[in-house]
Amino acid sequence: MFTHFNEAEKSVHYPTDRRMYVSIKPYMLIVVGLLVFGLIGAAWVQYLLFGLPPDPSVSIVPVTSSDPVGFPAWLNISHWTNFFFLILIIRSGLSVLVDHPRLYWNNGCTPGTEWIRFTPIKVPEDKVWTAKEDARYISPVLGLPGYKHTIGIARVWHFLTVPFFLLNGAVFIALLFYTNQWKRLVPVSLKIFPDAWNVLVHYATFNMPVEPNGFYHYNAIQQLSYFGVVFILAPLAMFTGMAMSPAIENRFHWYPKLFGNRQSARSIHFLVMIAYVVFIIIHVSLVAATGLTRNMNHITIGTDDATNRIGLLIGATIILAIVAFCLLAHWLSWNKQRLLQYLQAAINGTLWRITVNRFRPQPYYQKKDISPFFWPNGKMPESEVWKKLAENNFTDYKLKITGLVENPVELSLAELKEMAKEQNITMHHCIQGWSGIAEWGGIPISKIVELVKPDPSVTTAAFYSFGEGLYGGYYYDTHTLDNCLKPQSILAWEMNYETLPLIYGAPLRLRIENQLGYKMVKWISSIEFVRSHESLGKGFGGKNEDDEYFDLLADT
Ligand SMILES: Nc1nc2c(c(=O)[nH]1)N[C@H]1C(S)=C(S)[C@@H](COP(=O)(O)O)O[C@H]1N2
Ligand SMILES: [Mo]
Repeated sequence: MFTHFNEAEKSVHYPTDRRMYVSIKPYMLIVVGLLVFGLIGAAWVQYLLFGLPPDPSVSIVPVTSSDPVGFPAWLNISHWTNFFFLILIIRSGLSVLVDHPRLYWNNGCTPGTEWIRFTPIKVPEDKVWTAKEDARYISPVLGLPGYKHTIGIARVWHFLTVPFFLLNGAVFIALLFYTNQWKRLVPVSLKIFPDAWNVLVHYATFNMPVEPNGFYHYNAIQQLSYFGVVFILAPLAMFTGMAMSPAIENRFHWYPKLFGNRQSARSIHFLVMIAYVVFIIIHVSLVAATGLTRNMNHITIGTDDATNRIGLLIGATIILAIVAFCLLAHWLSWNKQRLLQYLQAAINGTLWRITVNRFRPQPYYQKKDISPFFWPNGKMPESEVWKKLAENNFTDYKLKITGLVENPVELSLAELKEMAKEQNITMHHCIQGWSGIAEWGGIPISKIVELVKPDPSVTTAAFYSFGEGLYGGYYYDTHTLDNCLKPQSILAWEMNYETLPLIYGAPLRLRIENQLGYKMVKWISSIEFVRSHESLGKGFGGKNEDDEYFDLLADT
């Protein structure tokens, strides 16, 4: 009922093995195991050798003059709003994740170096294995939209949610400090740490500590974990997310390094999600275990009432409404993709255009940074014309430059090479999540613009490929003239100081460094200068934009 595939979509091969699969490198298991079992083990050692430490919660008096009293409506609304957005962010994030189901600590994403993979497939060494072939599906129960390679729509949900999630968070934090509610979360004494440890020893050894009334006060570990979720996890999620943006990375090279590198930022982004999930599970279990009825009244209607079930009812209704929204989101994802793409363009496309798209790439990487491996992507051209040209090393190749220009031309590789050459070492960011650093040599697009003299009404350049898109039809993409003229925007015939290999886009491919990989058309046959991308293809600015609802502007 929810998924319709057309013939072209059905013909894309997906592995028949649909099992969930997770493989973690032993060292990560050891690190996580040491952390979790180390803490629990230490708690048990202390308990067995020295007995239970004093329970710090015993001394918490129900109300002191400085305590916040109860939960105001804004806090409760913001709590549930946050929950709603978090569910959407996590579910769409999972869908994005499985499109490149591997996580690394190195920029080059060399197969075999991933610390965790969500696919049973080991990258074959004896044949070309593209990143698209490597994409997995995730059950729509877990992922939004889930199922097959649907990263375009998954990103729409992820990015449509983020601004509202952050806005809700900002309003929440502002009101926290405007009122005295911050006292619930922000510790004011270092004593919180030994206290939290003592409470942990209680929990870990199944000695439930005394419950302070959460209407006024949380226990030490509860306070610390809520503080951590609001003031550490949420900002960390936001900042690691930003570290994955090509437009930010190539302008502020230092930024992803705050988290190690671009791929460790992606790994940390994932671990933050795991931390959220673990938090939600423990939080909900303890809410249930420590007086469900009363706790639900606190966080819905804001009363301290242990018998009235209205809070429970409201909470259950909210959760059901969120489940219903998830079903609706799923339906929209398969039936109203254009609407979603439009919303994404209107909200985030606009935000990106006026912010990150203004940055200009800056040179930074050196020869030593070049990745030992570079994921190939896309379908090799099957066109006879291209194959014939390739047989002759593209000596007969002519790049056709047409459209609204004063001086349309056809240029051979030799002619292009005589015009100008620029070499850059840059990081490529694929929408699927992988990256790689390589050297690219070719002609600045600005030189071509100078030569052909586009009409002043031209805003966009379209790049056409000899290759086909995933669902058939020729691959193409468009760029704003402005992005074509930025530093490091070139048409490359050279990769890592050698002739551009066939699989990486020979004879010519695009490099526009503030954009995601799918905008970098390979196997270029011609360029057309146009007034608007809307007159081309299905009118959304490129093959992936037309068929997979990708963003027209791909700065993040
Ligand atoms: N013609 C064509 N160009 C294409 C693609 C494609 O499928 N066809 N894939 C794009 C995508 S999604 C990426 S990530 C890059 C991959 O470039 P690489 O093979 O050098 O890694 O090429 C882009 N250019
Ligand atoms: Mo890509």
